[in-house]
Amino acid sequence: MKYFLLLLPFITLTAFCQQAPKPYGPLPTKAQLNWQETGMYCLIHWGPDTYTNKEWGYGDENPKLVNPSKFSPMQIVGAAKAGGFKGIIVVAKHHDGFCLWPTKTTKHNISNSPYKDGKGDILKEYREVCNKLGMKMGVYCSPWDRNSPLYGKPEYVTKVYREQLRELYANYGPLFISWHDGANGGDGYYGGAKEVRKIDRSTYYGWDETWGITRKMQPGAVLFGDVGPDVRWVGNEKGIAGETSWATYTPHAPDEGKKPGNGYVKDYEGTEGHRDGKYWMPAECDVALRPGWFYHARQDDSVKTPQALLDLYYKSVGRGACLDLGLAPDRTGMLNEHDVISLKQFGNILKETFAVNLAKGATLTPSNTRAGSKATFGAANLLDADRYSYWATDDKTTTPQLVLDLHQPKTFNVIRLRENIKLGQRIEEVAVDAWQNGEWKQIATATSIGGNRLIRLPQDVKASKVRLRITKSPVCIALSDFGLYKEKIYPPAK
Ligand code: FUL
Repeated sequence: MKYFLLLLPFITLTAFCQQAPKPYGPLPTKAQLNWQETGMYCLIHWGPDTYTNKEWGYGDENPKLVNPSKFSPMQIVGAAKAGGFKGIIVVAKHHDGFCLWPTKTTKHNISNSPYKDGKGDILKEYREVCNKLGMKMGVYCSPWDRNSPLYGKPEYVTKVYREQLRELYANYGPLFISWHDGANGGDGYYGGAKEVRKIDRSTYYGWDETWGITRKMQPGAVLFGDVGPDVRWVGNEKGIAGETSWATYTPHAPDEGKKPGNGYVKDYEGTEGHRDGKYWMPAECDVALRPGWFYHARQDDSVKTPQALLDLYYKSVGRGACLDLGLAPDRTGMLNEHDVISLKQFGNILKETFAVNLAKGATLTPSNTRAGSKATFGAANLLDADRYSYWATDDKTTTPQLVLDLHQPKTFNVIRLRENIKLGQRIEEVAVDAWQNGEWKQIATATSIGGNRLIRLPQDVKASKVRLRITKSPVCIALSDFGLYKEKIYPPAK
């Protein structure tokens, strides 16, 4: 007992030293962590535009047009799954105002189409298939409604738009995302008025109250908008995040003409984010598999190739963002064969590339381990499958190094790094070296890491020893993943 009392201060001191690093900057919520883990999902556009061959319906389309002969959510969601996507977002209502579910808010909906004799519910069918396939589901309900006679008046927001969100949230959850597009106001049918209706998109929809509905009814869903609040638009529809892409962001004040909420965002700001941004608001990269969001037969030969998708994968998911790929089922209600094949081949490449982490089994020699505690903060945590177990250093050690002895020469061309983002985005710069001809040779550098960073090397590297150097970080590190992979597709698509 006496000895125990003597040791007590040391025991307490050790326990204190082993405390986890203090979080840095804004942190992700549970819903944002779930979104980050999703990585890739598809945005499905299908409705009157599919039948009129348009991208933006005017709002006067006859519901009778919407008549798929063999709508198959199983084929569509199954193709997304084969592509490695983990979820879908259904465009439940596009700008033309046509609702794919039997809403009580307007007659302009699927129950007035011939589909299933007016008893159809596209959202319900997607929900059932997502459940069966273990895919996540989200919804896109366009705020701009070119059909509604009330659009532009306060009643549209309170009696139509918010009600539609409530119906979607109540009947088709659990949802992982609620997607709010930024195209708002302009000319339209508006119940026959056929005029231009302008709204102030930062105030008209009363976003605080509208998004309050999401928070209450779908707490697991992130809110996507041009400028968040949970996930920001990357600023282009090419599917490309900045080479440096911070998960943090500060929306501009309204008096700068760039409004928080669903307002204007300058391209490069969404693309790169802000290093010292006030909010955790990572980027989503949306891009369509075809040139258009909706199906057009003339685009059957312009479906992105698996190699092009792979390139986008590295430029979105590989830069800490998520990839949101647009799928466009045709008039029968299925994806064209071209799309299915491309998705499948893309999925196969991903599966093959990331099946084996060539760093597994390496002997790890870090220059520092937090409190010397290998068990808790050891570099071995980099090689398990857990995104949140991590290698951490002492508070004062912000530029540590790690040598990985692979024991035999291994050939790789992709490097993966991840931080434990539960402790924020910490690292600013890294470098990787390979041991070649008796010396270290720098083979890569990268900036922002965050939830995921993939470095695609310009050529294969063969080495038996690799070194990771953290070259810039304002605080000690909390790195969760280090991977070396071999991708067979070479040279990378331009
Ligand atoms: C935009 C819309 O205007 C496009 O039609 C498409 O739905 C895209 C994903 O979002 O805001």
